[in-house]
Amino acid sequence: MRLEAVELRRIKLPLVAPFETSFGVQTERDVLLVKAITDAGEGWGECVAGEEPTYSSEYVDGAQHVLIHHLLPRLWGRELDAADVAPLLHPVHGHNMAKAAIEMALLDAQLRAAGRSFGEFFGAVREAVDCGVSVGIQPSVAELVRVVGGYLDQGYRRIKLKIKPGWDVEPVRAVREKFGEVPLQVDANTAYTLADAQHLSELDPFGLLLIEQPMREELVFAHAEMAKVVRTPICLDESIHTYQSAADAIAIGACRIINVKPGRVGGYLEARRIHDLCAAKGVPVWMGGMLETGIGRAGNVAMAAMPNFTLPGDTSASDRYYHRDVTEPFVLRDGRLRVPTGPGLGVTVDEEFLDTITTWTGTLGRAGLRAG
Ligand code: NPQ
Ligand code: MG
Repeated sequence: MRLEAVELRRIKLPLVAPFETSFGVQTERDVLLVKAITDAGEGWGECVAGEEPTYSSEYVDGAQHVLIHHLLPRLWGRELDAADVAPLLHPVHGHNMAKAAIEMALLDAQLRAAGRSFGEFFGAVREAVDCGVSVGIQPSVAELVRVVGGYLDQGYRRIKLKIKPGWDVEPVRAVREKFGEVPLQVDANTAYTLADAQHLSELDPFGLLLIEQPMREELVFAHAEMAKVVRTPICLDESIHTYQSAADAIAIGACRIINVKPGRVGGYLEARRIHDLCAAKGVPVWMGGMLETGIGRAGNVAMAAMPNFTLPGDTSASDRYYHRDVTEPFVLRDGRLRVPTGPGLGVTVDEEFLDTITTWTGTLGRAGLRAG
């Protein structure tokens, strides 16, 4: 396969409701989409970087810039397999979400050409995956209980509460008291320090599945220290950038569970290596979520059907985030989403709808950028 051109596109999608985390409130998503045009056909990728570098150091304008000026120039004019992308981009440090987007588009093109689905490629062992939902910080505990009840009524099989100092033990207590033994976990998005270990151990009596990323991403050893105080299993998200960082975190006891986000680790192929490592180490994984459109959601649902994805993911239905998706919507059925079976991602991108929400497009080839 040869990469002939890449169409980059920025779209704006309003969220159905504001989504508040310890790093801020999102009301819309500004997404960078990548269409790879190859001699074997086309493929789609989605970049999960946010508008601001507040979840990680990556942000969507930076991802667009690094793709145009540093990543795509390394891919033109050679015979390529999707597996060649990461080695060719290895000289560029970081920028995993930007790297993941182009690798995804080439993997989609390659699998569509071969008539194989993402699920088949990953060795999916399920036709549908159990879904959880990530619940943002709410204006009050009463409102939280109302919102969680709505998601349970829709059939979600696991609830994740976003927490931060001042919004942790009481919300968890309220949800436990109202909804009993529903599978429940929390995500701090780095909002705490080791000095909060005793406080976080107050969550232990609630029988949570895990506490996700309590401290800053570089504090991997501190997570191992916190694990000596807090009995609830610690799960890492932001700290895990590569296969090696996953191996190191497991080796020092910094986490007992890993949140796999293909964008955060530089693509689906690195994510699959982390899945396999964790399976060998007896560490369960689950599929994270970055408020993806149907494009990213399709790939994530397929990967979540791999055998060691044993906990429900943040692979929510399209309508959890969007009134209208850019593909056919993913619809929750009995708390699960079906794994697409068509070639590649197995979804059809609605390019007419895309045109109505596009804020910028650019086409790249060997000769450089043609805007507009
Ligand atoms: C997490 N996701 O697990 C992330 C955080 C997150 C579903 O909780 C724009 C870009 C908005 C990235 C909102 C969920 C985001 C974002 C939340 C990441 O930590
Ligand atoms: Mg997280």
